[in-house]
Amino acid sequence: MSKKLIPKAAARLKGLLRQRDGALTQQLVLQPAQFGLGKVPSRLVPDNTTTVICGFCATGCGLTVHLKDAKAINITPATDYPVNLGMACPKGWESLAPLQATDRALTPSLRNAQGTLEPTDWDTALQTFCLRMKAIQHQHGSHSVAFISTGQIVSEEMALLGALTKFGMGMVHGDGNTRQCMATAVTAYKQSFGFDAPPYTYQDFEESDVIVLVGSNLCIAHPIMWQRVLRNKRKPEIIVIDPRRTETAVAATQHFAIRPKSDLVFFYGLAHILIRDQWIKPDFIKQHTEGFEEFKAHVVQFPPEYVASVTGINTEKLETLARLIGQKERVSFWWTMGVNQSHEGTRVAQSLINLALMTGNIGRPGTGANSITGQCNAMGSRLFSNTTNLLGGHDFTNQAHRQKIAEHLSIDERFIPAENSWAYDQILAGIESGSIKGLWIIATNTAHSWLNQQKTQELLSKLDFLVVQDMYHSTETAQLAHLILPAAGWGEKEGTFINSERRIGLVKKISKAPGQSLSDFSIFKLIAQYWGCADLFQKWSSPEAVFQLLGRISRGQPCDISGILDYQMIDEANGIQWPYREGDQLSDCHRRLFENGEFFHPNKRARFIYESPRPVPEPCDAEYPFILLTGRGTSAQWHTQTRTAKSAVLRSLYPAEIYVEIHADDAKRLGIRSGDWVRVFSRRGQVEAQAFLTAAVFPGQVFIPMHYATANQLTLNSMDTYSRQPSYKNCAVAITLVNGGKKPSALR
Ligand SMILES: Nc1nc2c(c(=O)[nH]1)N[C@H]1C(S)=C(S)[C@@H](COP(=O)(O)OP(=O)(O)OC[C@H]3O[C@@H](n4cnc5c(=O)[nH]c(N)nc54)[C@H](O)[C@@H]3O)O[C@H]1N2
Ligand SMILES: Nc1nc2c(c(=O)[nH]1)N[C@H]1C(S)=C(S)[C@@H](COP(=O)(O)OP(=O)(O)OC[C@H]3O[C@@H](n4cnc5c(=O)[nH]c(N)nc54)[C@H](O)[C@@H]3O)O[C@H]1N2
Ligand code: SF4
Ligand SMILES: [Mo]
Repeated sequence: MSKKLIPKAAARLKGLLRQRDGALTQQLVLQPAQFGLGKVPSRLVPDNTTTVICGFCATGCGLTVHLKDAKAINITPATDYPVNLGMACPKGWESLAPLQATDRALTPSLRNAQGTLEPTDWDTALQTFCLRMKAIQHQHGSHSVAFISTGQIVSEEMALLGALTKFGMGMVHGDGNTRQCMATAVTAYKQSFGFDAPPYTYQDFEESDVIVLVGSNLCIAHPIMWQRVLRNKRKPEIIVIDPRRTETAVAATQHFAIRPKSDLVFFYGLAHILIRDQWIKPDFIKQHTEGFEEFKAHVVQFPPEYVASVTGINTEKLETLARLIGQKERVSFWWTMGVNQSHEGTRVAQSLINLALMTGNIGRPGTGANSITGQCNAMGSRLFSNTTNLLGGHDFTNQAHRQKIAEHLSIDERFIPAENSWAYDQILAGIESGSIKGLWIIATNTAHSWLNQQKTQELLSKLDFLVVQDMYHSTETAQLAHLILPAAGWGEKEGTFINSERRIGLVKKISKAPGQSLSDFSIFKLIAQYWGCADLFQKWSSPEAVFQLLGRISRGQPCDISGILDYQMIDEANGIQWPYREGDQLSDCHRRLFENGEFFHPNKRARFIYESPRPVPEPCDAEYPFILLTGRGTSAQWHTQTRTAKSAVLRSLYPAEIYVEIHADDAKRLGIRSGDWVRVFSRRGQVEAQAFLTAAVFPGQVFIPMHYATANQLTLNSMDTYSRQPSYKNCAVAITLVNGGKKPSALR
């Protein structure tokens, strides 16, 4: 295609590249003259520090950025931010290092006729993007192109992506890495409360008498939330329910090392005792819930002896825990991936919600059924990515909702799909069946982080056209792409994140994006222009304009943020939790939901939801006798390590080589000593790793951190029935010593 064909778009691109830090994205810069820009409002130009929200986990710490000559030179934890109160974990302190990495994608890259990725210019990249995607749609239908989004870009960008693809480009199928992470909590909350609404504020960590952490390694995965637990002055009981003796289990007051995936039986067993001994709140149950009598009949089947036989926890410990939950005034239940990533995770999450409801532990300080969020903006993606629900927690299949959104966006209602998208695993299955031919992956590293890696990589390689939009050209997924679009990262653009306690916080531009990389926002705007649908997005002129648009769209929803007028208001308030309706006053910066006992179902009642436990999809047998658990390794490692591996400080805080934790008794039986290289097999693949002998895992179980490139070679393609979230934490493996315990030469 000639470059002249889309003169308007090309002109816009030129202008944008000339003044990349300028008006289009209204990015926050510190000394505008330095970047050859005009005047920037003074609120964006603080003396020599500014506060931004961390771009790693969903704790959402405030970080103080120190600037010299308009460049961020250092980061310290913000002392006055209500989330972290002057603390940060190693990743937060090292936030600037990943920006300076040598493998940043500096220009778009296009695979040439020889199959090699080579640099190209933006105009060619964008024309190729549109030509090839449109050709696929022309030949195979508009649904044959899909996208996979993320919980790690700002809400304004993910909303624009979801709107562009679904309203502008005719796609129906688009999901995000939030599926790997939060889908179970979302589904559980929606079914139980009527809306995806984590009810808590971090203050609840400090105000609880009993803190029950289920499948959550808080010390590693949310270290600053753990610091909030330590600030609790009520001498709380800290209960950890995790098959592994994790850092958090060791620091807790009690550890219940239940057998993997016996959670549902365990919590139904607790409900059984609480009902038997009448440690429940009949008034609360009667006034604010439904389905309790049926639930009561259900848990009769889970007496303590039976529960002990399934979970491995003796009846005495079980009774003691139930008494604690029943008798203490403020009990809070918190869960993370040990619950969400399970073949029956939705029901496990609901078994915790049920415990909170029946004991009246919700809507009061120090209580709640609280799902802890993973990625910095997973909560933003749950509400505003336009993937699993229509913008702002609306429903694609509801005509009134489509009409409302169309009106707000001033677009024709027929541009809004009336059907739900396929989930992540269904999109991948669609590649296999031939119905998905083109895929656009943004800010997630599928080829590393999805299940059954070899198969996943084969599927990605099968696509007619794979576009990867990332900060780095070196990721496992980018290396499979036909086209790489180079993106600015956290700190190189502006927008908002929503943290785990529903707090909306501001991310600012504190560093210049390298080479020709552009903010995701700018890339999406350009694609709209090249595609020919820019007229639909006139209102989406800047991240702040989009934020205000989302505020208007959210009006009347449980996540109503129509009262937040602009970025300045968020900045000055040190973040604002949703809901914040028009006319609301910010009287308290720690707000929780359901204080009036009203939930979001039409009858305002929460529901008791339950089901019989089901066997795991791949039980151990003689050939594969170990259960493989996976998860986070250290507080210094982030997921697929594209960012954290770029910091020398962080690299010094974790093992360079992939390792497998194994119990000393099992190791001895297999002739394995600590530090030996072993091969871990599953039905899907094999991984060479260094053995780490430890009492943290129990006999018959092994643990491999997800951060190393090959970990997901082993995992099983299995999902929760309702949330379709992958069950990363349970499959059967075998282990043998390899190469006499020495590092295999192929790995040297
Ligand atoms: N340092 C660091 N922090 C992170 C991240 C990171 O990559 N690095 N990622 C962020 C993201 S996106 C997420 S989602 C969170 C994840 O945060 P967490 O969920 O806390 O971390 P994981 O290690 O994945 O899993 C938690 C625990 O679940 C346990 N588990 C496994 N199977 C079971 C089971 O059947 N029952 C129970 N009860 N427990 C089980 C595991 O042993 C593990 O200790 O962390 C966030 N924070
Ligand atoms: N075995 C196993 N696997 C797991 C898990 C597990 O517990 N066990 N946990 C799962 C969970 S909870 C999660 S959340 C996923 C995470 O899995 P991924 O999302 O695949 O992991 P990340 O490494 O965070 O990938 C984010 C990508 O976005 C890029 N990026 C960062 N910022 C930007 C930006 O601003 N713009 C653009 N365009 N790109 C950007 C990064 O370079 C990186 O390539 O992994 C899942 N996989
Ligand atoms: S705890 Fe999470 S938000 Fe806070 S500094 Fe660490 S990674 Fe960033
Ligand atoms: Mo996650």
